Amino acid sequence: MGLNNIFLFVAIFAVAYGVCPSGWSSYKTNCFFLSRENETMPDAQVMCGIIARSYGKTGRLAAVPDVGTDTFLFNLIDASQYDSYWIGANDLVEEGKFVWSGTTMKATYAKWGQDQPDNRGGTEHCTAMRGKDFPFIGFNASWTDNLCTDLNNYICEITEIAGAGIVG
Ligand SMILES: [Ca+2]
Repeated sequence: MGLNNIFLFVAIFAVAYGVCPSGWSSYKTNCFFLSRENETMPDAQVMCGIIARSYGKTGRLAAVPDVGTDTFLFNLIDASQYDSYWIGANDLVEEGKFVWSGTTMKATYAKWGQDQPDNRGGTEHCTAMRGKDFPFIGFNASWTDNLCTDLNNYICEITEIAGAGIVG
């Protein structure tokens, strides 16, 4: 196979399957990035947008619409050096009605921890996902509602990068 044919093969492969940028993890047709920094939830959402624009993408905090995505992200968290990450679920508009930030999706799937979401103090409207090593039993390996102004690491989501960019 000549060099040109190899390039063509790689380009077709990328078109067919999509790719995630370096440092991102692929699940189905999406790419996920676990931050090294912690931020408030609103700042994390802004950061996801800024980071995504580096790839010409619209980014947002991760949506977790099903158990497959949930398990995939829990495994990434457990393999990371941090235990607590913002995801996009929030009930800022209507108490108890969680939606995925930056989407039109209601949060129908959830992996709430024991007694969560409890809206503690009447002011917890954002959602953190805690890995199995989170140091409070009942809050680990699950989600909790949290003050949006608390600091957590965060998980960003973009759709896969189309191969067209490589071909062009
Ligand atoms: Ca809570």
